[in-house]
Amino acid sequence: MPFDRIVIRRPDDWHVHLRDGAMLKAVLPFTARQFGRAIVMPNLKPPVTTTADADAYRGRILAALPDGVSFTPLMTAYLTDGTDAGDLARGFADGVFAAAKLYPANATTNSAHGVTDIARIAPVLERMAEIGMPLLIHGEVTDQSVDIFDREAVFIDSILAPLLERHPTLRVVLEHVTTSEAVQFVRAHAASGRIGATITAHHLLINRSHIFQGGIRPHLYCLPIAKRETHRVALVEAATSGDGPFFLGTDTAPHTVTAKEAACGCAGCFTAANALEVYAEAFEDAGALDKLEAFASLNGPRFYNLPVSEERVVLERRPSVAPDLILVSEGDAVLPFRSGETLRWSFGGTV
Ligand code: OTD
Ligand code: ZN
Ligand code: ZN
Repeated sequence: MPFDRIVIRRPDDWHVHLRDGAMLKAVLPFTARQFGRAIVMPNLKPPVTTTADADAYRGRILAALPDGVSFTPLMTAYLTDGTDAGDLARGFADGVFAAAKLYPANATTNSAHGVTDIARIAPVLERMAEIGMPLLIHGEVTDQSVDIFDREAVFIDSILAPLLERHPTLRVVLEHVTTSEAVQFVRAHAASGRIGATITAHHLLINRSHIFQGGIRPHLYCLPIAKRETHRVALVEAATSGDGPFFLGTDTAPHTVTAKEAACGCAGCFTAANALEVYAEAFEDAGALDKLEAFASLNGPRFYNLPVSEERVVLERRPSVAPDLILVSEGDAVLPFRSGETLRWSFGGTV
């Protein structure tokens, strides 16, 4: 029986929200247990906009790591209308920044300081193209008159396609893709080698109907919102193809239960507690466990020009129960994705 035990190079997570303070302390051990490196999102309050901010934040992350755990946070800059291209380039040259993140203003959680018009940051993007600094994009239009399920596809046509034409050498990652249009777009530009896309575990497993199954499920609400089944199938095809542009990014985005289970609940799924187990289910269901290593451990480092990991991790086919509530502080906890459910795979640590 093949694949009762899978050993792969230690994966990296190319899109995480680690937060700060007590939340950082509570969630970081889960990411650092499975992943060797992670691209850390800068949407703190206030956001991480300068090299100095990122350097300080990296220090807080390293200080919050449990003893004896090896983990490298890769920092990102939050682009604003006022980003200083010189500071960004210095931060990249000094190895503080791995990439810069474009949030269209108000597109997602803590994005109010994001870019109001991409034309305003053209000189910054020019500079990033020159130095080979990747631009990571939250690809949704913010026009509230566009249907929430269409915002990614409209962004691709109206903003991303012209952006790539204006900046023909800029390297771009379309983050957390959720549509077949995104998959097609990335494939159409794959030959250039300058476009990548991250795919979350939850978007491989749920479609939009799951958010309303038997009632409203606030813990399955995230942005970009899950789309209909045909899109989920396209994402599974892309992730399990093993093709270079597609790599693992959980977009684990913890919020307290109080903030999620509210009249106006926050967006975000916390998947760090069982990320690899859940990805393994999606790959197994697609009959593609042999492609998990390319997606989780090889394609990302290649895109970011980093060495692949020399460590190995093991996944075993034996049931594991997704963790229950994770305490953040007195009276505040985070509920993991698929909490309490039995998963088919168990994470066996590094070997
Ligand atoms: N999506 N929640 C968050 C970020 C992401 O767009 C994202 O990257 C968050 O809470 O920071 C979410 O639903
Ligand atoms: Zn995003
Ligand atoms: Zn995110």
